[in-house]
Amino acid sequence: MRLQREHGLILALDVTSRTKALSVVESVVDYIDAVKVGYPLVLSCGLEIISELSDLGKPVIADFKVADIPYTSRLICEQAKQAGASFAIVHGFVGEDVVKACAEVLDIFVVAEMSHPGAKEFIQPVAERIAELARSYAFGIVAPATRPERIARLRSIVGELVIISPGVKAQGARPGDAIRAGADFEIVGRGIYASAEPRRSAAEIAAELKAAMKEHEG
Ligand code: OMP
Repeated sequence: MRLQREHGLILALDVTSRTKALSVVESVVDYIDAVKVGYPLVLSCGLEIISELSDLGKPVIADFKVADIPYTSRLICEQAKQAGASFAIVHGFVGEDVVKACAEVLDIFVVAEMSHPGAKEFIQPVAERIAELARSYAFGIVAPATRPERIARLRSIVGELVIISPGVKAQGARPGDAIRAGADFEIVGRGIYASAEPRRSAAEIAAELKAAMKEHEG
């Protein structure tokens, strides 16, 4: 399934109950452009949850932060693809051979720089090299909404690649700031699924992203 930007919003579905996962997606489906699932949901519900979610009509991004040798990384990506994922998230620090092996299986997002404070220790110093590597193989990169100035810098390296950006709300970034800095999509998890009213929160965030997209484009 293609990733099309209507709202600029990707839901990170880090819940551990199938019922909660499906009910959150159903309630916010008209405010999101994709669903990102990772270990919490897949380990608790099984890989089938990916196909169940993709049946709801939005592309699913398998966030397995793949970081193994090329052979094993390829196997992981094949499993994600067979399960119905449209994209996988792959680490770039493991090197070109891994990124290439994964990109041969399906479209990938390469993690260039992470959003948490500890990212400054090891990954930030090599983020720009990872972004350059991503340019040759990836559909896009992951860049931190918590550091909009880094998004701007990484955008200057990756050109037209799609930038998806986590760290919004629960990790402190304000909705819209990453898009204003040059990201295409903002990823929101707890700010939606842990809110008392997920649909209302998604609608409010989507409205803020719409304003940011207008500003950035205009
Ligand atoms: P919330 O902090 O709850 O909005 O969730 C953020 C989501 O983005 C989680 O699924 C994280 O695993 C993911 N994420 C980051 O928070 N920071 C990163 O640097 C990279 C990711 C990611 O690759 O998606």
